[in-house]
Amino acid sequence: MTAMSTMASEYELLTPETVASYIATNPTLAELVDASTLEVAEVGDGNLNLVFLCQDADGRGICLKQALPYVRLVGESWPLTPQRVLAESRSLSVAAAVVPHLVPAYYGTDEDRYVLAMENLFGWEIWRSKLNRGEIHRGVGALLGEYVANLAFSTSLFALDQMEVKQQTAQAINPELCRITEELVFTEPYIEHDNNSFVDELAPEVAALRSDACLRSEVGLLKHRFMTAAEALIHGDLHTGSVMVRSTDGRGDARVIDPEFCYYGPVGFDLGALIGNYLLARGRAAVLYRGAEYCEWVAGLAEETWNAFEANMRRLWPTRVDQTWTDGFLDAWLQQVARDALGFGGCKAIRRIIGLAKVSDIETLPPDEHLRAATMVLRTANTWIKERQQLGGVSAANEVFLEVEAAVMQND
Ligand code: SR1
Ligand code: MG
Repeated sequence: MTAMSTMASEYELLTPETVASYIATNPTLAELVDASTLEVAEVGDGNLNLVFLCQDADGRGICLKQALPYVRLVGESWPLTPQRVLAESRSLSVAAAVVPHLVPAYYGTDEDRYVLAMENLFGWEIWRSKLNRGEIHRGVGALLGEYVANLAFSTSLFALDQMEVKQQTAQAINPELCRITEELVFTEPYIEHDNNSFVDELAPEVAALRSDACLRSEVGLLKHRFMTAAEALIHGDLHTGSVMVRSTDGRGDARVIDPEFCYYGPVGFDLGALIGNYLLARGRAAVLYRGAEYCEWVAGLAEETWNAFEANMRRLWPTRVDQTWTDGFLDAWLQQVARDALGFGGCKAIRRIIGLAKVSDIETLPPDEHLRAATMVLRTANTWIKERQQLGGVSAANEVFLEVEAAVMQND
């Protein structure tokens, strides 16, 4: 156990039965719902935390998230600091100021019990679940580009003076959570490790990745960048399971959740997390929904997110606080972010096929489709990582996929 971790016995964990009395004793929360008529369900289906959705007899709601002192997916054998809830509250507070329309309302954090209170998003659903069903939600990709740009600009040297950035960087340090990403995303998939698992038929593809010296050195460069490029406060785990979605009159809306992995890191990492997860959805679409409108829509998500990110950065650019950052700098920086996004996107996709914490996009496919989709993801990701300098931007992501898809389908 590391110095920052807290054992299970050091604070009381909530249960559906104890949530109402917990809320009743907290004046802020007791104002939001009637604890005496509360219905509570524990719905946490992520890898780390307890999540309680609460609704009172008048239909008012609240969502409580409590950090367990260990990794839920694995159990108490993997201790993990519950202070990650403080990182999440930091990110939610910043987002509430700069993109209030893209995050749940934040009601506060109990630092003794590691409980964070936020809006209960009635009628919204995790985006990954909707993608798995082939649902189209137009505009969500652009909203996420807007989220990344606004968070990046407002927490970086573009909007803050250097003292402020250094203080914020220090306060946002999140070493235990970063280490999970460093190991699970950049190291373990490329070596023999107990955390890895994949079907036997995929072994030749995995062996090819592991013996690819060029790929391995590029992944090393990306890991180094993740560990050293403190550009802005990033979400840190912005996959499609960290986004709640709904549509009204054919227009999609989004709320970004779960920023407990936030820290000062490379802006392209958040975009890469999205693009890598769009690739996982695209792999599923290719084997289940080929030729359908849904497939076309998923194929356009990476570019949609990138275009919105770039447009929002360019919109905010005239308000930057230091004229050292010229228009020419912005063009060059955007190119760098696009290259990072492709590289990180590749790494984020590969880890979900080979490493710990798989995703339902791929895992719920029947065996033949699973193998085809996983192969498409691994080969596409490999090219994104190795050729990210030459590909000329995020718009090339889909072209790479189409070539790989054709080859995989032809070999069937
Ligand atoms: C051990 S935690 C596994 C994964 O869950 C989180 O959602 C992050 O993606 C992390 O890598
Ligand atoms: Mg999460």
